[in-house]
Formats: sequence, C-alpha cells, structure tokens
Amino acid sequence: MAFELPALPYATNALEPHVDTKTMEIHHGKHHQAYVTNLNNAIAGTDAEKLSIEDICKNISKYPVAVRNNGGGHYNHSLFWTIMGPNAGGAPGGDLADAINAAFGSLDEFKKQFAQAATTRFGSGWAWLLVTADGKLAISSTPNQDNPLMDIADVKGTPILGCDVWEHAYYLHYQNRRPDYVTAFWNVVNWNKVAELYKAAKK
Ligand code: MN3
Repeated sequence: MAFELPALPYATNALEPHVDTKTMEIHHGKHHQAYVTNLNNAIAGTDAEKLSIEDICKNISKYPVAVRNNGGGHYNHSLFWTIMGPNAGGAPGGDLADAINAAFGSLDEFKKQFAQAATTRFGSGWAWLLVTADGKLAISSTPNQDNPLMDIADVKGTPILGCDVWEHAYYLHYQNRRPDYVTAFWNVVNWNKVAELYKAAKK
C-alpha cells in the first residue's frame, strides 16, 4: 500500500501567529506531499512497500538515498504536525515533566539545550527530544531528513518531539531569524501529545 499524506490535525491558520498560514499550507500541502510522492516512487516494486515507515527508517542504511531523504521526510513531518497544536505551549506534566527535570535539571534548561541544538544545526535539519534504548531522554540534531530512528543516526532512539529547522519551515515569516522561530515554537508544542509519545516509547 502506498504511503499517504496525513491530514493536518488542525486548520492551516490554527498556529498563527507563531507558524503562519502560508507556511503551513506550503509546508504540509507541497513539501510533505512531495516527500510522500517521491517515497512511493522510490520504493515502487520493492519489499519496502510492505513495511511501516518506522521499519524503513530503522533499516535505512539498506536503502538508496531517495528512500532516506523522502522516507525521513514523511516520518518527520507526520510526527511534527502532531506535536504542535492550537491552545498549546505551557509546560508538560506528570512523568514527562519528572523525566525532563531528571535529565536536564529543569524545563527551562531543557528548552535552552534544545534551542541550542536547533539553532546550531548547520543548513537544513531537525532538533529532537528522544527516548534512548535505555529509556533515558536525550537531545540531538540530525541533518537533512535524517531522524533518531535511523540506524545511521549518531544518537539513536524514539523521537517524541521534533523541530523542523529547514528554511521552508520558517523563512516566509521569520526570514533568517531561526532563533526567533525556535523561541516561538514553544508556544505551539502540544505537550499532551509529547507525553503520550513518551509513555509509548518507554514501553
Ligand atoms: Mn519541513
């Protein structure tokens, strides 16, 4: 079965003013759609057609670069839409809050380290909060459309929060001011979803 573009879980203007409508329309409708189309073309007639996107990522070293770029693009954006939302921001609660405090000292210190990973990623890529194989939280950044699920990642694990720092994610509204975009990102983080992903990753 071919991969499909998932519907956005909110309207394209729902994250205004932090993520503008035009960016959201192009980012979801054009960029993500292109990753899906190109992934389907890259795996057509191969065994990968039967696999989940997670399983493709976990064995990405076996695949051509088109699968790595577009499969990563599909996985990363599918996650990204869900960890943002309207009426979001604030702070996580429960086990996730405890885990962030244990790993980074405080939510503010976590945000600082995550923003550092996001703003210093040279060129295009992503910043991540992930759960490692031993159940610990870690921050990483990856180039292009790589992600922590991939067997080629420097820091491996299950991503539970990602910030897209490709220019297509912010340039229309923020131009070259990536740090401003990353600061605004915290206003749209759906911590309930991140907590749900944390719980699932810990199992
Ligand atoms: Mn993107």
